[in-house]
Amino acid sequence: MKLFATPKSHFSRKVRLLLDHLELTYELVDVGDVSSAESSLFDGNPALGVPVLEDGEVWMLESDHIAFYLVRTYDPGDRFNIFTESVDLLNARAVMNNIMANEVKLILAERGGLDPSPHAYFQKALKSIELGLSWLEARSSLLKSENPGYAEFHFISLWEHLELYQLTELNYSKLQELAELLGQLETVRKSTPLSLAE
Ligand SMILES: N[C@@H](CCC(=O)N[C@@H](CS)C(=O)NCC(=O)O)C(=O)O
Repeated sequence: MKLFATPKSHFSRKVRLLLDHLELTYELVDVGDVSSAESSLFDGNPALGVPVLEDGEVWMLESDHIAFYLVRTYDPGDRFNIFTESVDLLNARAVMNNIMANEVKLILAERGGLDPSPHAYFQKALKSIELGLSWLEARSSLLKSENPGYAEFHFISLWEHLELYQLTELNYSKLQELAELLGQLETVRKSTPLSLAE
């Protein structure tokens, strides 16, 4: 199995956390700079992004679709609650995916030589990250530090990514505490990007 990704990519990391918790071995193919517009770098993904999974004949993009595929194929008992019907958890996952997408906007703008700060479009992205974090802080009881599942995989991926890129101040005490506890788990530590900070 191959996962086209980067070691810092948060959307890829939630899939890597799932793979590691499922004890599936995979090769991480580091695509390098995700701001590239070269589709061959992304294993032919026309969306020009990661993650992309290759598993035998299966070629799949989009982190959540990859997770659904992995669980249907390798964990039909759904130990990590991928197929939850909880509206609260689904909303939390949607908010977290949105935070991650807005992080990408801001980071890639800067990487492309654009200062995001004066632009309303990017100000909105940053505001949405901050509102999302406040929203999660108020609902932190939805997330747990023991026996983490897919929602927690989203959370630790976005949180440590924000720590790495420092896009905003992280003054959210409950989320901070949760991140510290999750960050101590061996299977979580295995894919942390924090050791990659330059
Ligand atoms: N919705 C996609 C988002 C993937 C995504 O934005 N990945 C980032 C890296 S974390 C990327 O490759 N971005 C490149 C770009 O947006 O140009 C997913 O969940 O897989």
